Amino acid sequence: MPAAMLTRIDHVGIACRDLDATVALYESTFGLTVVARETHEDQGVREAMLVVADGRDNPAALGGSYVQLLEPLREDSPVGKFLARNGEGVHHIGYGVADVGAALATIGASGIRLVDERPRHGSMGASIAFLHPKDLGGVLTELVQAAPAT
Ligand code: CMX
Ligand code: CO
Repeated sequence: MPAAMLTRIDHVGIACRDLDATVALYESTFGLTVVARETHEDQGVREAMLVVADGRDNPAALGGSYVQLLEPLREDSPVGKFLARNGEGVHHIGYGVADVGAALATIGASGIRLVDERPRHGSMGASIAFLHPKDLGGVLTELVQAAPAT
């Protein structure tokens, strides 16, 4: 058995059509708080991160856990295409890892298709990479190495 590579569930990525309305729904239903709002032109999304657990209660998890609400900037983007096909709903799962570069090398060597051959910048200063849903039971999977705590 290989040592476990995943340290926590970092976030659940949810595709929505109206970011502000969906943020308001999560705030009023669950009492969650937005900790970051970002626009990623390269990904074609505008997003909000709402904190579920900040990670300080479990430093071994190497980061917190969040709900990531995603609204597409254009139809021809990963979230835009997903919405057109499936409507609103869970778009991807992000798992925490200690070292995203090392995790990609190991997973790539196992034959799983990597969407990102190299880590890139994600939300809140994290280093991230996506794995292809077609090789993971239909689940778009993101690896997240959180930015070091400040
Ligand atoms: N979950 C499960 N399956 C998915 C999927 C998703 N989120 N997105 C696409 N697919 C499936 C489609 O259903 C389709 O399946 P079939 O071939 O059986 O019809 C197949 O993958 C191809 O779909 P597509 O719409 O043609 O999409 P592309 O091949 O152009 O892209 C992917 C697919 C995964 C490479 C692309 O969505 C991607 O690069 N994703 C990573 C980036 C991303 O999602 N960014 C937004 C979030 C940013 C963040 O979290 O910070
Ligand atoms: Co994500």
